[in-house]
Amino acid sequence: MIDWKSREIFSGLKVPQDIPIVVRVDGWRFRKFSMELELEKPFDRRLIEALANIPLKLIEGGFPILLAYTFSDEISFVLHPPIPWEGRVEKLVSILASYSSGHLSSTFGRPLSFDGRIILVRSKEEIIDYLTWRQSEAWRNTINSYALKALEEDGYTLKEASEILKGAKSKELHEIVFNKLGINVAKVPAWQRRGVIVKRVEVIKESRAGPVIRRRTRIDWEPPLFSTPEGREYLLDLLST
Ligand SMILES: Nc1nc2c(ncn2[C@@H]2O[C@H](COP(=O)(O)OP(=O)(O)O)[C@@H](O)[C@H]2O)c(=O)[nH]1
Ligand SMILES: [Mg+2]
Repeated sequence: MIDWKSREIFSGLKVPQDIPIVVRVDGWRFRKFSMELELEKPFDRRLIEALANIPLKLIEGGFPILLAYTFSDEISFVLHPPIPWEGRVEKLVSILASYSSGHLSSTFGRPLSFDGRIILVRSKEEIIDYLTWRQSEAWRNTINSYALKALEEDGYTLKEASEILKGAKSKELHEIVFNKLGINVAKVPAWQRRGVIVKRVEVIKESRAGPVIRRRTRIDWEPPLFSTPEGREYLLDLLST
């Protein structure tokens, strides 16, 4: 018989086990899913809450997540060492993507799935840089999604609206949204503009033996801008726990 174990040709693919890594999962065909489920446009609190609950549950279950960042239909998990499964790429990606899929499917009552990928980060600075990049995507997505809604309400089809938005500058998008919806995108709720952080915090609890430190998991609905000194300090603090 063929040595089938030797045909599992990617099982030896590993990331370093002794440094943090990032795994990002992204919803598959979520545009279609959000239309079918008639999710609120451009942002539906039910979706982001369900997404934020995924790392929350994983951390509470003991999975080594330093922090997670989520917006739209994606989650970036920053894992801390020792990285599980000796850093095996297949395990890390498939389990985080399938756990996320399972969780969201049960929340929305229909099959949903995520793809997954690993991002190599070589220092805390690089993790901050990576998260700053994703947060700038979140902001881009915010302006675009509101502008799309404005144009759709104006009678354009999704295809036409997307075409118009392709060539538009950020200032023009702001104007479209303000003129058609009366909304200042810079003032919409923070989670829509900046995304959401899931983090671990230490709280002091009173016990009979005196105060004790307990670890808790929290969802931060108003994270700072990561590109500012305040945002940097915020992330550095989370990365050093
Ligand atoms: N209505 C609605 N749609 C959302 C929300 N968050 C994400 N989406 C949808 O999910 C898509 C995510 O983008 P992308 O991953 O590029 O699209 P996909 O390939 O269809 O998953 C967006 O384009 C939106 O259509 C939300 O809060 N409300
Ligand atoms: Mg997607």
